[in-house]
Amino acid sequence: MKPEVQQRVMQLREQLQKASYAYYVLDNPVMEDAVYDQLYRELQDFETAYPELITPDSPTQRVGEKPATQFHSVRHHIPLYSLENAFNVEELQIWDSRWQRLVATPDASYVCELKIDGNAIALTYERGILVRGATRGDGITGEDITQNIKTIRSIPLRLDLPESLAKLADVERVEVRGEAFLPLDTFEKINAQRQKAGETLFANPRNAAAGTLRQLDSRVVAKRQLDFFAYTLHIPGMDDTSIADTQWEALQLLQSLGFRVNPNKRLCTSLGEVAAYYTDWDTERLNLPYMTDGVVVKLNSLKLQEKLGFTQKFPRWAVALKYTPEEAPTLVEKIIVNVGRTGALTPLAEMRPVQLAGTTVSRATLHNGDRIAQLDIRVGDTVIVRKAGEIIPEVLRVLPELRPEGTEPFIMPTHCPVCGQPVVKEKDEAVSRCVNISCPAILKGSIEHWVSRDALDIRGIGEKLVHQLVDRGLVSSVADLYELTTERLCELERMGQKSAEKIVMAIAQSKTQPWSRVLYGLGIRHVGAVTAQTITDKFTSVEQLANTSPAKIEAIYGIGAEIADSICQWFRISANQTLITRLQSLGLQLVNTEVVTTTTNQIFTGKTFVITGTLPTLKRDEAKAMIQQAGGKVTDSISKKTDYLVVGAEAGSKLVKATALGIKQLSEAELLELLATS
Ligand code: 0OW
Repeated sequence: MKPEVQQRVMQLREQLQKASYAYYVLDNPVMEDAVYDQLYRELQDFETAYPELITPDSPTQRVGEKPATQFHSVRHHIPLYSLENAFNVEELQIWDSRWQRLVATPDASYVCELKIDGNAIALTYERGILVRGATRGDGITGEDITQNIKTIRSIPLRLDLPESLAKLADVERVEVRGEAFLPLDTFEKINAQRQKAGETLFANPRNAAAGTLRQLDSRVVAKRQLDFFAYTLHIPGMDDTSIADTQWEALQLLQSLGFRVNPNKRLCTSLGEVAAYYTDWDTERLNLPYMTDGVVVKLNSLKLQEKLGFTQKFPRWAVALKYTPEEAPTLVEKIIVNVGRTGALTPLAEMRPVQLAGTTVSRATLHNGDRIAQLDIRVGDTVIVRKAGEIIPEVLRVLPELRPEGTEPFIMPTHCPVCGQPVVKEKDEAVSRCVNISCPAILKGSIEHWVSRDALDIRGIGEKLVHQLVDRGLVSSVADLYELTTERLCELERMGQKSAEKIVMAIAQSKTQPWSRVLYGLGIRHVGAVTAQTITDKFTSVEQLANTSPAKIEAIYGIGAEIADSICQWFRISANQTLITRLQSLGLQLVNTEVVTTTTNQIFTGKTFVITGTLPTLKRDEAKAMIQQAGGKVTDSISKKTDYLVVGAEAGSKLVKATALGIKQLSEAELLELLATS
C-alpha cells in the first residue's frame, strides 16, 4: 500500500477525532457537519479499499453492524461502590463527624459534584484504547456492553495522553468510571415516539438510559444519543494517590484525557460551603438539561480517602446528599379515563392542586385498571403524589386512614367513554382498548397512521391538519379523505389554494398504493407493515381475508394466533365492514394487483445483492424492494455468490468481507442510477 494512503488515513482520523471531541465533549463545534461527513466518507472508502488499515479506535468503528445475541457478564477490575445517603444537612453533619472520629482532619476540603441520575458505567482502556465498557451490576460483576458504549460520542475511543502523563502511556490498563445518561430533550422525544407507536413510556430518563444500554442492537443505541460524565480514574495495581493528590485534580486529569466532566462541581473548604452548594442547586437543578438526584460530596484528599477506605458497601469518604423527593398528600377529586391514539384507555386522577418540584400538580396518571386495583384508589381518597424532577407525576399510595365514609372502588369503564362502543381487554395485557375505528379519539390516530410513510404515504397531511379535519367534522373516517375538495380544505386556517390542491392530488395518488399498504393502513392491532405484506401475499384480496378463519391466517409462516384473532375480530366489527365497502367504491387497491414483471428482461435478473450500513435516503426495505422489482435477489450475508454490495454509512464487517472477496460495491446513488436505466 502506498505510504501516502496510510498518511492520509491517519490524518483523517486525527481531524475527525478532534472535530468529534470539540462537538460532543466541548460543545464547541469546529467543523461544518457537511465537511465532517465528507471526511468520514473518505476515511470509510479508504478503510473499504484497505481493510487492514481499520483500527478499533477509528471513528468508523463506533456503531456495530449486527445486533448482539446476548450480553456477557464480566468481573470489574476494581469494584464499583455505591453511595451512602444523607437527606438533609443534619445528616451530612453526622457523616462528617463520623469520618472525623476516624481521622481527625480539621482543615479538610470537599469536592461537590452533581449526582447525575443515569447509570454508572466502568470503562477499561488498554494502552490507551477503549477495550471494554460494562454496567455497574452489583459492583463486582456487570454486563459487557462495549458495543453500545462505543456509540456514546462523548466517550473517547482512545486516551490522548498529554506529555505530562507519559508515565501513563506504557501503563497496561486505565479504569474510568462515570455516569451514562439521557438528556431530558432526548428522553421526551423517545417517549413521544413510543406514545405514537402505542408502546409503554419510560417512567424517567434513568430507566430510559438503562433500557437503551441494554439494547442488543447498537444502531438503536447510537440513535438515542446517550451522553456521559466521568468522575473517577484508577490504574489497577497503582494507588490512586500516585495518579493525583486530590479528587479535584483527578477531575481535571479526566478532562485532559478527553472526557466530559460535569462543569457544576465546586471545591469547598468547609461543610458550610458544601451546604451552600446544596442549597444553590436545589432550585438550579431544574434548569439543567439532564436529571440529577442530589449532590455527591467527596473528601478532596486522595490520601485521606485511602486512609478512610470503605465499609462493606460504601466509601467512608463520600456521601450522596439527596433532596427530599418531591412527595405530598392531596385529595382525589375525580378519576377520568382518556382514550389515546391506539384506543388505549388511560385513567387519570384529578386532584386538588399541590406544589411539587416547583410546579403545581393537579393530575397524575394511574396507568391502567390493574394499577388502580393495586392502589385501590377511590374518589375522595387522600393520596401521596410524587414528582421527581421533570417526570410525569405519579400516585405512590393511598392513605386509607383518611378515607371518608361511602367511597366506592373505581371500576374501569366497559364501554369507551368517547364513542360508547365496548372496550376490549387482551387477556395478558393490563390495558383496555377501544377498537372502534370511528371513535373520534382513535380516528385522529388512525388517520395519522393511514397517511404515514409505510402506509398510504400521503405527504402534506400532518398532525395539526388531522386534528382540524376531525374537529371540524370534515373527516370522520379515512374514507372521507378521498371526498375532500380543495374548496372544503381552503376553509381551514392557514390553508392556501396551492397547498390544498397538492393535498387533494396526493390523496388521489394514494389510490395506486398496493393492497399490502392499505391493509397496514387500516391499523389493525398487531398488524405491522411486514405482517401486512406477508398476509397479502397469501390473501390476495380483502374478500378472502374478511371471510377466512383465524386458523387459516395462522397457517402462514411467522403469523401467530394473536395476529390472526386480531384480524378476524377487526373484520367482524360492522363499522369496519362499512369502511371496507366505501374504500372499494372509492377505488383503493383491496386486491393484489402487483404488476407481475416479466423477469427475463430485468436488469438485475440472476444477480444477488447484500445491503450494508445506513443508506443516505432509502430505508433498507425500500432499497430491497427496488432491487427485487428489478429481478434481483437480496440476501443477508456475503458469500462468493454475492454480485453486489450496496454500501451505506457506518458499514461494518460485511464491507470488509466483500472487499476481501473482490465483490463489486455500489453506493445508493450508483444503485439508483442502474435502476434508472432499467
Ligand atoms: N452519579 C454521580 C456520581 C458521582 C463514586 C466514587 C466511589 C463511590 C461513588 O454523578 N458524581 N460520583 C460518584 O463517585 N458516584 C456517582 O454515582 C454513583 C455511582 C454508583 C451509584 C451512583 O450512581
